[in-house]
Amino acid sequence: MSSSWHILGAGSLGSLWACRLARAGKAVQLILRDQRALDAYQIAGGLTLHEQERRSHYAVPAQTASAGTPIHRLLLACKAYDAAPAIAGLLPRLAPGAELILLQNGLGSQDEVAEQTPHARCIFASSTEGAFLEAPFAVRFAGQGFTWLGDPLQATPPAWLDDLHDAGIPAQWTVDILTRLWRKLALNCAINPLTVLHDCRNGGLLGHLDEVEGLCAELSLLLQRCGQPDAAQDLAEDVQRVILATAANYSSMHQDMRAGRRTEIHYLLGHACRCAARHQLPVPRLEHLRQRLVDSLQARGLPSV
Ligand code: NAD
Ligand code: KPL
Repeated sequence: MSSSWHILGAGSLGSLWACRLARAGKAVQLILRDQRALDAYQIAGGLTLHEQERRSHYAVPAQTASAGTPIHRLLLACKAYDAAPAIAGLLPRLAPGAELILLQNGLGSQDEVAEQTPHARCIFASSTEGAFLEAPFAVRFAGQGFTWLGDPLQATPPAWLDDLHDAGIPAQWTVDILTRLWRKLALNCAINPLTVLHDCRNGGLLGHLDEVEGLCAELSLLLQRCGQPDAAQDLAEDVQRVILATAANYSSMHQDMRAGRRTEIHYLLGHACRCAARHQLPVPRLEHLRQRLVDSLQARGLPSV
C-alpha cells in the first residue's frame, strides 16, 4: 500500500511499530504530543530500538497534530484513557474512509474513538508483544508476542496487512477480535488487580487461588451474558496457565502502580463492572475487587478511573 503510516505516540508500542515499519522501508510519520516533545525528538535524532543485544537507530520523521497533511492510516498507540482525546485533536486531518488501528488494551476506548469518527474505519487490535522505554525515544523489545487485528463491523482484511508481514510484525486478521479482546480483558481482571492488592508478582497469586477462582466464575458468567461464550471457555484453567507461565513477572497494572503511573482500570475491571450493571448481572466479587483497587490507588495518590 502506498500511503504513509501515521503513528500517534512515541511510547513503547508506537516506537516498536515505527522502527520495524521504517526498517522495512515503509513510509512512517510519528505524531508527537506537542512542540516540546517534537523539539526533544529532533535533538534525539530519531528512535532507538534495542532488541536482544542489538541497538539500531531510525530517523523516523515526526510532526505534531497541528501539521496540515491528511491522514489515511493511523496507528493509535497511546493508553486507553488517552485514545479519545488524542483522536479529537486529529479529526480535521482524517481523510474520508481513513483507517484507524486501535492498539489499546481493554475495552471501551475503541467505542469512544468510533463514536467520534463515523467516517473512518476502526480496526481493533489485541497484542501480546512486550516493550518498554529505556529512555525517551529508546524502546526495548522485551517480549515476543502476537497481534490480532479485526473489525467488528466489516470482515474484509485491509490490504496493508502485507506491510506488517514485510516488517516482521507477527500479526493476523481475525473475524473474532471482540472475543480476543474480551478474553484478554477477563485474564487481566482475574490477575492484575490482585497483584496490586497483594503487592506481588503474578506467581504470588498461587497463594490466593480461591480468590482467583471466584473471580473467574463471575467473569465467565459475565462473558456469556455479554454474548461472548467463546471468551468464557475454560477461563479459570487459562488464568492458572498464565499465572504459572508469567509467575516471575509483575503485571502491567502492578508496574504502572509501582511507577506512579495512571492505570487502565477504567477500561479493564471498570468496563467489566459497567457491563455487568448494564445486564443487571450481580458480580459482588468483581465489585468488591474494584472498590478495593480504587481505594488502594487513591491511597497512593493515583487516579482511580
Ligand atoms: P506508553 O505509555 O509507553 O506510550 C503511549 C504514548 O502515547 C506516550 O508516549 C504518550 O505521551 C503518547 N500520547 C498520549 N496521548 C498523545 C497525544 N494526544 N498525542 C501524541 N502522543 C500521545 O504506552 P504503551 O505501553 O505503548 O501502551 C499503549 C497501549 O498498548 C496500552 O493500552 C497498553 O495497555 C497496550 N499494550 C502495551 C504493551 C507493552 O508491552 N507496552 C503490550 C500490550 C498492550
Ligand atoms: O497481560 C498481562 C498484563 O500484565 O497486563 C498478563 C501478563 C496476562 C497478566 O494479566
